[in-house]
Amino acid sequence: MFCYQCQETSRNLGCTMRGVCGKSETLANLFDLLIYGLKGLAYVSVKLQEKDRYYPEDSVFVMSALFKTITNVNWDEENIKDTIETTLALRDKRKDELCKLMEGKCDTCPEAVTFQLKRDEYDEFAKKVGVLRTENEDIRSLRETIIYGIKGICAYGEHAAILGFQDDDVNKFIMEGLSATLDDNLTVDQLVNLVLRTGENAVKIMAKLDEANTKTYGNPEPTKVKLGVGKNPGILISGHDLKDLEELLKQTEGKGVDIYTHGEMLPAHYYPAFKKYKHFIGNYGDSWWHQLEDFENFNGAILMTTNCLVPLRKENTYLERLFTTGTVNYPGAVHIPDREKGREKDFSPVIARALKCQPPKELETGEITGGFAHSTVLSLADKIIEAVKSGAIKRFVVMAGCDGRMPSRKYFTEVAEKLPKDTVILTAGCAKYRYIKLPLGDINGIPRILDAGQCNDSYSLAVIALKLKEAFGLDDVNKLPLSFDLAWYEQKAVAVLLALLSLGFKNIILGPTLPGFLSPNVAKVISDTFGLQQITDADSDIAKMLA
Ligand code: FS2
Ligand code: SF4
Repeated sequence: MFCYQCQETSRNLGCTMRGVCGKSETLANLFDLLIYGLKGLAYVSVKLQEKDRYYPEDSVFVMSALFKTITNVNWDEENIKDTIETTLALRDKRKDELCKLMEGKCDTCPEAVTFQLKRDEYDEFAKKVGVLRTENEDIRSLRETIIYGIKGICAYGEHAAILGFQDDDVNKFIMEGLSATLDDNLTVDQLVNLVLRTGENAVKIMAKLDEANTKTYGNPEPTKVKLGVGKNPGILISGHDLKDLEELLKQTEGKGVDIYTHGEMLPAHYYPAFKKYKHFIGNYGDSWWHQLEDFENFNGAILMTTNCLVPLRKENTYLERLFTTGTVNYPGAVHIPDREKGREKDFSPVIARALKCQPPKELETGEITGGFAHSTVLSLADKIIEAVKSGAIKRFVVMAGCDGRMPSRKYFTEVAEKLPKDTVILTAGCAKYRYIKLPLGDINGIPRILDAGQCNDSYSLAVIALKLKEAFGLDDVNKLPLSFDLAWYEQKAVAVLLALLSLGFKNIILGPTLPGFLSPNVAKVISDTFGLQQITDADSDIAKMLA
């Protein structure tokens, strides 16, 4: 196996024996094979599009399949083998259609389109189609940057598609980008261009997901989310899928079960549509990697709708109250099947299990304040502009992204604590758990931490910045009193980073490490072009940002 897609990759070079995340060699290789099959499907789709045959449902299928290969989503080898089988069947169906249209006048298809395997041959073949198949380090780096960005696009695209929202340009780009990673004739410049286009498409899909979420559930509002617990047994819902939450809330009303959010589901409390549910109690625990303790202490049923799900340790006892759904699978956990057309998912097994459980153990009390997505912040624009003009606010610092296990991430807490009192932190994603509970106070009633929501709501922060640029009459967003100090972990963060670069934001500070998948040459191009830099220490970086 070789995998270097996440921030915790071994020695920042690559996991080779077993993932630091816990991924086995077999599972890693199966992901490689799945991606290879998806590239074959993408190749055929691009050719079909040239003949005006465009199948949006194929792009949605790719979204769901690629989502499974993101860090901490799917741990089930059998499920991945099933997905490979479905991928190859769809690829072959589309290939037959293409062959008929071409009437024998076509180029030779690449191996990704033609290979045929029986299920018991997957493991062996998979070893030949991984990341290291591309020998040139820079080409490999660019191809993988495109693939990881597309994985993030797929995750966000899938959430939007579930709510009935799609973007045809993005659907087509997913196929084009994946297919391009098979093309040995593309130059470095052409691949760099595709990296930039990946960023542009990440912006489009985050905008689409923002539209999907806000049209379906309303605009997030400033909200205080409770951290304590009630007396009823509970269901802890984690991940990012709001539709799953909606259906769970409906199905648990009046059943004597309370619903709590964990990790990235916290911002669901900010949406008006969910406020009517009295049994939607609050948020429990901390960011994703604390789940081994949090899920143990919760006592109740746990529903994982997306990443991050981490493998249980020997001492963990919650497997029989752990449920997965959507793209998430875990051996031994009950999987709630997809919705049938026009119907809701059936969460009754989760509810039945929860009713047999003890109430959660209280970990903390108090509350978290959030709900500062673009519509709320822009409604405060006059107040914010006034505070900037009067000097009450000297700078905004965007501290969005992911949390992770590395001890060096305490840097982000330190930055939040040490930033001067006339600065405001704009946050989104699970990175916020490093500082959201700090008592940082407010500036003229504007909280010093404004949480927009999940990692995809980093889009909201970009919208806020671009609107402030207009309001201040500036010609360049980099002239705003605004700095970026981002934390990354998995591939959605790659999509977010590429999106910010494509919007023209420069001098982003990123950590705790720069991506291991950036070769020295590619890292140099990105830092020369965009001023991207790695975190150093809190004092030096604060000084740099305030200069
Ligand atoms: Fe956090 Fe994990 Fe949001 Fe990432 S819960 S690192 O998947 O997507 O962010
Ligand atoms: Fe290693 Fe990260 Fe890949 Fe897991 S996802 S195998 S930790 S690089």
